[in-house]
Amino acid sequence: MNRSLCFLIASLALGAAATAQTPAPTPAAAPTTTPAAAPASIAPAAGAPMQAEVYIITPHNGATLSNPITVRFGLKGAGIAPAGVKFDNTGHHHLLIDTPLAEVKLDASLPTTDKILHFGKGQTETTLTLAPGKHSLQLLFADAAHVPFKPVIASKPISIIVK
Ligand SMILES: [Cu+2]
Repeated sequence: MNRSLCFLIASLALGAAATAQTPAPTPAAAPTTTPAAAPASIAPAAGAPMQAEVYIITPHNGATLSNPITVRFGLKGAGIAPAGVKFDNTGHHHLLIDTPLAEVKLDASLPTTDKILHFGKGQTETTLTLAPGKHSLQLLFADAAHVPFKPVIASKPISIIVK
């Protein structure tokens, strides 16, 4: 999948819609009337782009810690809803452990692995036990179907050292 191309197509479609002087109707009505339909791969996480921000409150970047490690999730500009519950401007947290964002498929439902944790009940913190050594942690916010938003809402990655 060529993401830049998708982006270009999406931008062109948006541009065309804007110049056609289509008064922006309700978001629900838009997809069926858009002349150049966006590729299907863009659809799942579509809707009004959220301006939300997620961040790791603790631990701090560079911290040296002992197990168990409590990670607290911060969120601004959106609400939390449990997985499966569709509600405007909400989503739930995911924690990427030792997993760069570049390695995550962002246009699909996130898998559940021991390195991609879901907090589908709406949790805002967790406790981890990690092997001694250096680890990276990053939050990724996603919708009711576990699909990351576009644009992606992710925290800065932090690195910690576990004793
Ligand atoms: Cu999820």
